[in-house]
Amino acid sequence: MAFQDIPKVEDPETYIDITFHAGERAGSLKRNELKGTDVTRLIRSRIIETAKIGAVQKTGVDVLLNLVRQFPSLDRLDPFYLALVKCTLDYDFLKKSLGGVMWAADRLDKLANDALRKIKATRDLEHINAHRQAFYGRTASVFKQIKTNLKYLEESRKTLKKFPPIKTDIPTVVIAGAPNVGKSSLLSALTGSTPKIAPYPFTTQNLMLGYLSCDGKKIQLIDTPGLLDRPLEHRNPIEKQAVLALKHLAKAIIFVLDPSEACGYPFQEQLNLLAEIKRSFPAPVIVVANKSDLQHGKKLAPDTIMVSAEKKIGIDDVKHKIVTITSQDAHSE
Ligand SMILES: Nc1nc2c(ncn2[C@@H]2O[C@H](COP(=O)(O)OP(=O)(O)OP(=O)(O)O)[C@@H](O)[C@H]2O)c(=O)[nH]1
Ligand SMILES: [Mg+2]
Repeated sequence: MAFQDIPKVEDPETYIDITFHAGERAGSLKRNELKGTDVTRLIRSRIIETAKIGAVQKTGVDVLLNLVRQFPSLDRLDPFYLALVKCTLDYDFLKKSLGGVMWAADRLDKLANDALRKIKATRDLEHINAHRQAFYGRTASVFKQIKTNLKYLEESRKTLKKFPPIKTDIPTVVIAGAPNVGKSSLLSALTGSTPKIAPYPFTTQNLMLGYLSCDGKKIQLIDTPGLLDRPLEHRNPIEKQAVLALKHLAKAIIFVLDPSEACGYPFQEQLNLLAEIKRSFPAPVIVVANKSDLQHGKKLAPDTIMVSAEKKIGIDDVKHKIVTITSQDAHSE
């Protein structure tokens, strides 16, 4: 979904200029075509004004429908993005604004057909001009009526542009754990490349995205600096929403422990956080004990995978576990 590529939404005056300009151009083309022909003034005028209205109709309707088409279809949004839209924008007003633009396109189309019908029927030269002028006036008024809608769509576009370009069609694994335990180091060790940096609404820090290919299967890994490293109760409502959105995305969680406590957080505190993550995320949790190169006397649960992200020890075991868990998940869906 190309949230990042939605073109700028203009104000009504710009769209009015574009459509009227198209009308005037079509009118003068017709006028030139008719030069030297011996049609009556009435017919000439009818042909020219009909061309103008037709061009305004086509351009206006196209401009409006294109605008709607460039926005993601709200009814078909992936749950992760839907959650993001709902916590960063006024969902109902966004929907209403897109509906407003659709209404305007429809209204413009009908007004044009109406004017064309009247021009076809009249035998009075003055009336032809009057009908065309009235149509132009109504067209401008239709555009002006959706002014607040256009303004909100432009505001929304700017917010959508900042959405992270996360793939929602491949399995995603989210990395969690206390600060400094080695989450980012593990992401780099697993994906072998420098992670891509993606903005995330409402957090000052960016998400880190990495991709893992195994047996022809691609898996997305997301490191969430500052988000899943503290108990949820310490979060403000906006951060809670940001965490909530991740729930829709995570097929599995990698929880990184640092039993050496070199990170500066007591092991028990790290285990409390692990218990909370397990409680709040429905996805399976892969527990990894990092910094295996450092001494510690802690007792670890039997299914904990020992690794050293820095010394590249145990990385393949984590990869293997990720692949198994994400494919199990895919089968059960
Ligand atoms: N000894 C040792 N140090 C490690 C290992 N992995 C990471 N570190 C160190 O631990 C520190 C934190 O690593 P990061 O990967 O930045 O940890 P993080 O969890 O992403 O940290 P935040 O994003 O700040 O929460 C760095 O100084 C790393 O060099 C390891 O396997 N062994
Ligand atoms: Mg980090």
